[in-house]
Amino acid sequence: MTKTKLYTLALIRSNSNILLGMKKRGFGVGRWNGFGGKVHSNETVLEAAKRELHEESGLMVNELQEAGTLRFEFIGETEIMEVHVFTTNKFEGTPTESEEMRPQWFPISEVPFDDMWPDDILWFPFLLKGQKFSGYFKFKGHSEILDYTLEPEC
Ligand code: 8OG
Repeated sequence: MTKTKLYTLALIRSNSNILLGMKKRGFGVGRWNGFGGKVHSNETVLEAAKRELHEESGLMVNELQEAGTLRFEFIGETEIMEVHVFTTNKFEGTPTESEEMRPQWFPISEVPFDDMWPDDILWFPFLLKGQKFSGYFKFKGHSEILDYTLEPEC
């Protein structure tokens, strides 16, 4: 039986830059990504998104906009990862390296897709134009997408 586990992902923007972090350990190590992780049982998805953003980047936010939802299936694994993607351009603090992430600002025209999860190049255009999206990606290992759907959401 498959189980769905909830995750968050926050992408912070400032003018024409986006903040990414180099994942230093664990799942997604060696890839640039937004900031996020597992939703705990005692918190809402939004609370988790703010907590993870703060833990991994040092930034604080009051509000986060819902940007989209991504579901990931990995062949041979029973868990479906449901990732709630948020974004904002209002934040407090200075990005600070944590045990998990090394933050760096990138111009939006220079997002390092070659060193990111391979699905990101597909849904980032929705994120960057402020169009909500919903996606499903079936992976073989961590680098090959076998199948996917991606559509705008109202
Ligand atoms: O706690 P942990 O770091 O393991 O949480 C996984 C993080 O990675 C979480 O923020 C969700 C995010 N994530 C995936 N898959 C993908 C993906 O394909 N692209 C991006 N950009 N992030 C992903 O789990």
